[in-house]
Amino acid sequence: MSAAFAASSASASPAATAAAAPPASAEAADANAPAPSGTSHAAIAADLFCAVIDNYGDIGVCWRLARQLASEHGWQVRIFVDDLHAFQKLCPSLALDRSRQAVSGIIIEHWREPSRAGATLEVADVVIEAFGCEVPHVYVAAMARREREPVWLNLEYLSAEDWVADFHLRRSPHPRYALTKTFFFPGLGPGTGGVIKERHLDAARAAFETSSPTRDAWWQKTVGTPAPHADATVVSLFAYENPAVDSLLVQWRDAPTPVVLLVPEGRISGALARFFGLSAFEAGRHAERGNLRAHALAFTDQPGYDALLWASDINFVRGEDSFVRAQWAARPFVWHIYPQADDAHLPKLDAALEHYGRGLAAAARAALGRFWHAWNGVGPPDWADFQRHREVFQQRAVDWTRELATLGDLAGNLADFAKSQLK
Ligand code: TRH
Repeated sequence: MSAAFAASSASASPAATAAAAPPASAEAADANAPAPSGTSHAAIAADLFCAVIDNYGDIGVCWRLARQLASEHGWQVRIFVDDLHAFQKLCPSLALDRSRQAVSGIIIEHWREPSRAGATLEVADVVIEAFGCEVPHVYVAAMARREREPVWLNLEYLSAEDWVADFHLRRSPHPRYALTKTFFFPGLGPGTGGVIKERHLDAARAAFETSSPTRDAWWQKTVGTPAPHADATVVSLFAYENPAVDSLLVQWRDAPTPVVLLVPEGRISGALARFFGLSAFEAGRHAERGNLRAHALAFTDQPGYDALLWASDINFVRGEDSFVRAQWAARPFVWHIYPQADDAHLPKLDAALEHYGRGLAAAARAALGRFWHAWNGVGPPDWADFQRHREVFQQRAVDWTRELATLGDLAGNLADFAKSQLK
């Protein structure tokens, strides 16, 4: 609980601290940048450990959580992350060559060696181990030596399955040390940790939606064209490689009204290039066939991605974090779930459909299920079938934001739990 982690390190052993190399002076100066607003000398210090498995979801979730704990709860947050390249895609101001730096008041440690938890081994009040990545042994040993036991949380991946509520906040004693780890499960239903949502998010979305100059400026700056005519359906497409896209592109080409497709550069871009007979579909490219006009966009920072969701009528999203952002965008969306071996992801897809589809009439629910399944490899996608229920899906999307908000937000739920343990 200190402005520069000093007090929180009081119980870390000198030996453990000495085991780590001192930071370079420029980095140290940077990392000692002013604390986030609202931070007092009693601010809770949190260390968040993030190993990037692949893609951007691991660091995407951690970065959001870190910023929210700092900006909304006044915590002093430090992230240990092993892949600065993935991180930089979401946070372009990040320097790739620094082992320690501060961005938005958060200290970022390039976590390289498994035996070393960054430049120092100060142990925070709250230790968050994201997605089962293992906190380095030397850090765990320092946690055990800390005068006051830190709150140790294992932040799990989001799943809408029912069992999640039973396991949320379950405790697991460490086999060797007097430490207890608590499992924190995000979820879409009561009894779970909920999902991340910043306090300002609804207001930011409303400001975007209600200001046509803002939207026009976004289109010019991001897409390089004016906003499309109202009869066009704007679709954002963020997905893994997906065999169903070929059929969908044909259906969009032949659609009765224009479809404007916004495609952040990434794993689906190759399919777009093939469809349009291009060598690549890189950021800045525009292509047209029939009623389909497609624009390749540069990968943006996270706030820029929210604006893309708000500028679109329907969002194709993937993984975990964009899936959540699409829900808060209050528009119909299609989820490409992170594929797992033996189709282990399909029950998770159905569990999400169960929550989200609950408020829909049977025909619309079935159409949504068919389309989500098709987008995840089960059956052919039928755009006309989806479009038929657009208005109902739109209303459901708005209603769902209210239902989901009743769970509270993940950062707030996590902060409340941690504080209850620190008392
Ligand atoms: O990148 P992902 O596929 O990440 C996945 C999932 O998290 C999955 O559950 C996990 O197991 C796997 O990684 C390891 O999809 P996700 O979760 O949507 O993360 C993408 C992040 O990128 C999200 O924070 C939104 C952000 N983003 C931008 O900031 N700018 C962009 O232009 C785009 C397209 C995305």
